[in-house]
Amino acid sequence: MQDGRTTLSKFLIDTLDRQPASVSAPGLSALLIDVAASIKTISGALTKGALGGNYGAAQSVNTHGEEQQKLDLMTNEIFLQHCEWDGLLAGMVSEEMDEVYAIPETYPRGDYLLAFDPLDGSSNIDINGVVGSIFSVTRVRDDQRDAPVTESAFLRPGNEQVAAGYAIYGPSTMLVLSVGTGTHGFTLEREVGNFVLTHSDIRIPEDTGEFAINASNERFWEPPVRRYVQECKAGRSGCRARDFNTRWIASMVAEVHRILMRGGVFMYPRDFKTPAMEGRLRLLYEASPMSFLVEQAGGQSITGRERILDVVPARLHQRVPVILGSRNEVARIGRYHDEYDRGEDKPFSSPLFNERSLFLPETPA
Ligand code: AFP
Repeated sequence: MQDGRTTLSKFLIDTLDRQPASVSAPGLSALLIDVAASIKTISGALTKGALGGNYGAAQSVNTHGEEQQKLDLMTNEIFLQHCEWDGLLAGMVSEEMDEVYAIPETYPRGDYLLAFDPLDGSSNIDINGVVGSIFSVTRVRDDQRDAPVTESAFLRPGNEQVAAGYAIYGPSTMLVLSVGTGTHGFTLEREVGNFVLTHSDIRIPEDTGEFAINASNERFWEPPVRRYVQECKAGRSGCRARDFNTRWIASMVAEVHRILMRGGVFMYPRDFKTPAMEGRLRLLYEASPMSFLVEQAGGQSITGRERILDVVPARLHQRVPVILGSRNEVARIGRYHDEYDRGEDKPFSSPLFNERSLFLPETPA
């Protein structure tokens, strides 16, 4: 299909609707068109900026105890309104909702489950920074098709996703999507209202000299992460014999998009600032969809110790450590975790680094 001319609708018809019944996903293309409509509406709201009157906090907190921005709630409502009515969904889950959102009885119920983060990077809103939306689609299990949709229907490993994608609201609005046949980018042609294919079959370079991590957490990281980052910082005079660059935009969508465009590694590892927290990013609607897109583009995505797409969620809003991007660098970081766990990471297996006491969490402020 030709960049610059193929619209999202044509892409979905060719990729999904014209497939043999054995592999088809009836209704998925229509659902993704509704998701795309949500993204167009959100894009329009965001471009108003402060003039839209939606900046600032909403005087509420979400299930994670995080203060919600007005736009967090507004974008969540946009997804619900665009997607609840079309008879394609059995339920929805969102970062901004504590419980499963069952499709109201006034609408027909469908076979798909939609999990989404309606506005990722919302701490960037008031500074006019890049933000995004992330979504993940799975199918209701055959044995649950007539049962009420509960939390258990959503607790599926990321390798069971039938589609995943994100919107990035930057100078241009883009929708990056995979239905399991590679990762493809569409740019919003605002005047017409079409998403046009501009980046077909994106491939992540296997090697990179760029890494993204919130360096302020360094004292809380596990030794394998500290080892990797310190080697990168040592540059050409260190064991990597090359210089590295670093980026941190505080919006996972922006980091992942950069990696899809030019390679790199994004890390939000487990840190011992809050020992009870497995990581910062949520599995169902952040880590799993992003991992699907990254793997479809030839990259890798791990917790440090296992493939993220194989992690079976135990809770709706479960968090996981995330290390994703250029496959050779991610494999190296995974190897460092393995060596650490086996006590074989020579430079870091000295008592100084092995004692957890070094990582005793500071009492949270
Ligand atoms: P917000 O949506 O609350 O801004 O969080 C964004 C995010 O989940 C992810 O998109 C970023 O990579 C990460 O948090 C940034 O975390 P820090 O604020 O700790 O840098």
